[in-house]
Amino acid sequence: MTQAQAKYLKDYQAPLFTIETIDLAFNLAGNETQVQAISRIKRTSKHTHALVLDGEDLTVVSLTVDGEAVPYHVSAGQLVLETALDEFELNIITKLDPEANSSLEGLYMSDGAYCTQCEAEGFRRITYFLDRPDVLAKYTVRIEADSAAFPFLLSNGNLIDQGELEGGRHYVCWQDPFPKPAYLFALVAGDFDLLQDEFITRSRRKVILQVFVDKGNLHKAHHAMASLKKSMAWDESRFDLEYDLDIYMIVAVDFFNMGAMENKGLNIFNTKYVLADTLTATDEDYHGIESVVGHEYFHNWTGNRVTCRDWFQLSLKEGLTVFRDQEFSSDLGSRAVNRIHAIKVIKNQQFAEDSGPMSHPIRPESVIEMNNFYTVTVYNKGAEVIRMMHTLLGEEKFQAGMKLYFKRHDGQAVTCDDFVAAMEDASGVDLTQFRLWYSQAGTPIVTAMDSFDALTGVYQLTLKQSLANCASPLHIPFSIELLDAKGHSLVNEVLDFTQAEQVFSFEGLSHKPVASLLQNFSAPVKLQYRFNVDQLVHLMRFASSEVARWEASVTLVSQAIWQNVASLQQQQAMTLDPRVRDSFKGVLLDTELDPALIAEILAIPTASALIEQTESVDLDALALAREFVLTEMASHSEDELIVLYRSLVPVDSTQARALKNQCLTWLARVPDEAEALVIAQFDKASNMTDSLGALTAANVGDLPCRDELMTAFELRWQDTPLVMDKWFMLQATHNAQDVIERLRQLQQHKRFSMSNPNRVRALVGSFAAGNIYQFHRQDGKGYAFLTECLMILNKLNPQVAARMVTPLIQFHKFDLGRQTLIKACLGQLLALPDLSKDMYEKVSKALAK
Ligand code: B3K
Ligand code: ZN
Repeated sequence: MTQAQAKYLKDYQAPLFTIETIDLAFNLAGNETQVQAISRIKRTSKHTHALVLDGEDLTVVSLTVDGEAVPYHVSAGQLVLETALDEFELNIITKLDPEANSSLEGLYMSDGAYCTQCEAEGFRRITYFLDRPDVLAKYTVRIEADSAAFPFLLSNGNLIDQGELEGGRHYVCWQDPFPKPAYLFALVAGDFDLLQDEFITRSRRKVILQVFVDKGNLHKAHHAMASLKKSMAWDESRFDLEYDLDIYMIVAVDFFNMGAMENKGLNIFNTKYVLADTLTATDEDYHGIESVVGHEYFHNWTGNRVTCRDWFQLSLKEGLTVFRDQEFSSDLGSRAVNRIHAIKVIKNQQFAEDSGPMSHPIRPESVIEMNNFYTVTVYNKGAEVIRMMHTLLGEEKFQAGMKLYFKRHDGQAVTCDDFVAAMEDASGVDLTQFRLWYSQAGTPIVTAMDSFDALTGVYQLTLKQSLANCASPLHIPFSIELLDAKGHSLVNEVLDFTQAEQVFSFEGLSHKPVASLLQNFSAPVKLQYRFNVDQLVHLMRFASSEVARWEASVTLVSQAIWQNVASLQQQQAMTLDPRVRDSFKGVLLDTELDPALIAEILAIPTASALIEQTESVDLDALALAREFVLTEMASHSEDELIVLYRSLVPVDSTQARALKNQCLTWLARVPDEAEALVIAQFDKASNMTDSLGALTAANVGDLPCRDELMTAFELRWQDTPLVMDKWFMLQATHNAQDVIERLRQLQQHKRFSMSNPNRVRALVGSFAAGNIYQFHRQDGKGYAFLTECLMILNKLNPQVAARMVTPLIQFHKFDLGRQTLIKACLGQLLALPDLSKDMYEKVSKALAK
C-alpha cells in the first residue's frame, strides 16, 4: 500500500522551493466549484530538482507557468513540474466538489455553509501547493458566490474589496498581511446571525470582534464573545502579547471533526464550543467554551506568529498553547479544580496511550497519518512538559524565555529545540538533561521509599526512576510536603530529581513526618509508594495543597476498591475499612473546603481510571468491588448527603451545582431517597446543569423514573442538536443489558446522523469510551457494535473513525477472552479493502503489538 508509508523526523529536509505569495480565487458553485491559485514560486538553492506540489482529490482545469501552458505530471497525491526557472508564477485552476466531501477536511459543507479545515494537510484538497508548515506565504483571497444563499464571504486577514456581480452573485476580497503556512488558511461562506463587539488593545488599537452562528442562535453567542475578550485581556496581562489584526472572527459550524481551529483571524469552531445559554448548556460547557476560545486565541502567537517547522514539532504549538489555556482557566477560576481536571486527563487517558500501541514521545519520530497525532500525548503531556519547565524556571524566568522565543523566531517556522534553547538562554537554567522529555515515549515510574532515624532526627526519602527503553534518567521536578502529626507543614519544596536513584535527607525532625509526594502532579510520572490508610487520611485533612488532598482521596478509595477485587478473587467477603468511609464523610461535613473541590473528591475514580492504575484487570471483579465500595460509602453517609444536598438546592453558583449533583449521584446508589429528589430536581430545573444532573443520577442509579425523564427530555429538546447530543450520550452510557440493541435503534433516530461527528461521538464514541462494562461485555457484542460503526465511518470520515478506534486498540490489560474477541474485530477492520491510512496506522500497530 503506497498510502501506508511512514515519514520520519530524521528525514526532514528544508523545502526546495518556497512560495512567497498566493492569490486564490474561489468560485463557489456546488460540485462545479473552481479554485484559481496564482503562486509566486522561488527555488531556495542551486539545484535541478523538479517542483513537486501536494494535492488530493482535485481535477486540474488548466495550468500555466509565467502565462505559458507547460507539461506536468499528476500522480498519487502529487503534481510534478519540471522547470529550469529559478523564479516563476504558477497559475493553476482546479475543480472540486465540496458537497461530496464527507471527510470534513479541505473545503466542505456544513448545514449549507461552505467551510474549510486545513490542518494538518487539508489545504492540498483545495489546490496543489507546498502543503507543509515551513512554507510561509502571504495570501490574497477572492471569494465569489450566490448573494442570497451566502451573504457572508469570509477569509483570513483584512477585507480589502467587495461588490455585486451579475446573476445574483457577489464577491469579497481578503488580504492577510502575515505570511502563514497553508494549514492556517480558512474560508467560510454562508448565512449566519452575527454578534459584533470590539476590543481596544493596550496600545489603543481597536479590534472588531465577530461571532457568526447559525440563524436563530444569536442569544447563545454572548459567552463565547465574553470569553474572547477575556482571552485578549489575559494574554496582554500575563504574557504581554497583543492581537495583531484589525478583525477577529469566530464562525460556529455543526459539522466539525474536532473542537476548533485557530486559522489566522478566522477561527472555525465546533458549535459545541460556541453556543451556550443556561437552558441548554451546562456549567461544564460554559467552562469548555471559555477554555477553547482562549486556546484558539492564544495560538495567534504560539502557533501562528511562530509556527512549526514540520509536523513532528506539533507539541511546540499545542503543548505550549494547552499550558497557556490551562493557566488562563486557572487565573480566572479555581486553580486547584483546573489542575485536577488536567491531572485526570494525563492519568486516565495519556497513561493509557503511553502503554498502548500508539505510544509516542511528545515529539513523535515517525508518522503515517498526521491527524492521528493530535493526541493527549502531544497536547496534554506536551503541556506538562512546558509546566515542568515553568516549575524549574519560575514565572519570571519563564516569561523571559517566552520573550526571547518571540524575539528570535517571530515570523518563523521552528522546532521544539528552538523553544527549549530560548528558555535556557533567557534563564541560565541548564535544560540539557530536561530535553529527554521530548524524545522519550512512555510513562516513567518513580518509586519512593522513606525512613526516619529517631536518634538523629533525620528523615530520608529515596527516589528511584525507571522508564522502559530509556537508558539515562530524566530531569524530574518532584514537589513534596512533609507534615507533622498535628498536620503542620514542616517542608514544602521542589526536589531536583535527576539521577536514577537519589536520596534526599531532611534534618531536625522529632517524629516521622507524613509525606505528600509529587504534589500538584509536578511531573507526568507514575508514583509508587506504599501509603497506609492513616497517612492518606492525614493528607486528606491536612495537606496544604488542595490538589494533594484530592490526590490522597483518590489513592484511599482506589486502594479500598483493589483490596476488594483481591477479596473477590480469593472468594472472601468484601469489606470497607471504617476509616475510609469516615474520611469521606468528614469531607462532606467540611465547611471550609471549596464545594467544587468536595465535588471532585466525591467523583470516585471511574472504572477506566482504575484500570490505568494496574497492569492487568479482572473487569468483572472490578465492577463488583467498585460498586460495593461506593454503595457502602453512600449508605454510610446517606443522612449527611441529604442534608448537604438540600442546603445546596437554593444556592445559585457553579460550585454549589457541582457538589449538589455529585451528592445526587451518590444518593442514586441508595434509591429510596433518590427517586423523589431526582424527579423534583428534573421538574424544577431552570438550567441544563441541574436537568442533566438529575438525568445522570437517574441513569447511573438506573432509577425507576429514568425512562420517563429521558422521554420528557427528548421531547423538549429534539430540535436542539447540542442538547440531543447529551441525550444520546446518556443513552450510550447507560449500563443496561439491552443498551446495544437500543443504540442500534437510535442510529435510526431522526436527529442522528453518521456524517455528523458530534452525533457520532455522542452515541458511538461515548459508548465505547464511557460505558466500560457494556463495551467490554464478555459476549463481544460491544466490540462488534463499534466495529460495525467504524466500517461505515472509515469511508465517510477517516479522521473520526481513527479517533474512535482507540478503546479497541487499548486491549492489553484485559483478559485473554476479551483480547481474542477484540483482535478478531481489529482483523476485520484491517482486512477492509478501502481501509484509510488513518485507521491502518492504528489498527496495524495494535495487531503488531
Ligand atoms: N490546531 C487544531 C487541531 C487540528 C486538528 C487536525 N486534525 C485545534 C487546536 O489544537 O487548537
Ligand atoms: Zn491547539
